[in-house]
Amino acid sequence: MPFSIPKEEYMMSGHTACAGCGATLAMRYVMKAMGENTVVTVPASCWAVIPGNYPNTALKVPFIYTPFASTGATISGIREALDEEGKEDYNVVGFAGDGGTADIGLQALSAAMERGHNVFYIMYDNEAYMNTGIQRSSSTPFGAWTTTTPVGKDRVYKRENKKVVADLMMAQKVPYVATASIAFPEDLIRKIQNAKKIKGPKFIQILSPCPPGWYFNAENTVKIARLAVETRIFPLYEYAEGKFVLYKNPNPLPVEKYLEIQGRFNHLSPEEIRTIQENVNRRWEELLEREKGKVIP
Ligand SMILES: Cc1ncc(C[n+]2csc(CCOP(=O)(O)OP(=O)(O)O)c2C)c(N)n1
Ligand SMILES: [Mg+2]
Repeated sequence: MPFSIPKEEYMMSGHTACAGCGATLAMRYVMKAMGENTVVTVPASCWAVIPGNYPNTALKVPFIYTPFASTGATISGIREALDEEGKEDYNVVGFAGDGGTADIGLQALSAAMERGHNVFYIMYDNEAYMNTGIQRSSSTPFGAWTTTTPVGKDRVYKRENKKVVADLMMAQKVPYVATASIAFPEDLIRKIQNAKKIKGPKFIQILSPCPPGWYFNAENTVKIARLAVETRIFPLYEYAEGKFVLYKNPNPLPVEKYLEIQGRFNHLSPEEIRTIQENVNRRWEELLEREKGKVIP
């Protein structure tokens, strides 16, 4: 049977996200795959303001806000409480930004995964602390401008490589780990459907372009998310119960195609772009090796 995206909507109009917000599309698709029996929790982030002020909400499911660092702890507690009530069939979803996941929330995430709760942790990755004004996170890529990695005379834009939390989760042998993209909704939804079959912790990292933070026009959100995959800057993979599968794109585009339409990379020299390309090529080779069964530390 041909695959189709579920028609049901759990994210309604009237939210307060910016035009072209990738994180909003991420939630919309995630919820289509989760369905009605779902509890969502978000920490401090753009998504803490997107649904609107209490008592209004743009989501049709129970929704809990928590402090910045605590998504992992919150999903653990919600799961235990629901199980206690005999509601094992409910999905518990933590939906957190890259700052709340790669930085301040990392220990709570790792601990929740280690305890083996039957939960989803979705990281919407817009590659900076957007809600507070575009500060760098450890998930910001090399070369990006942010307000705390400005471009000035001494060119101090982000010098460190992106920390890929999905890779950390594989190293921890979390039963289900995947990367996904708002430009590939069928793939995203199918991954969540696959993950639902696993009773235990599940982690999915979704690249979510941000027009004001990445400096591009709002109509280009999906195009940029697609280019991230087509240039192999953001590879799509799935790691389910120890088996790793990489989405292949045999004719990758050069990284410039992704970098050149975002103002946050405007300042990069040809040499720096070459470095980014070399890093992307090296990582792709590593992922191919992983697929062949080699364990990458
Ligand atoms: C302990 C604590 N420190 C700082 C803040 C301020 N704060 C609120 S949202 C946010 C940025 C969140 O970034 P990220 O997790 O990437 O989500 P995004 O805003 O990009 O959606 C910060 C620093 C806070 N609420 N709590
Ligand atoms: Mg962010």
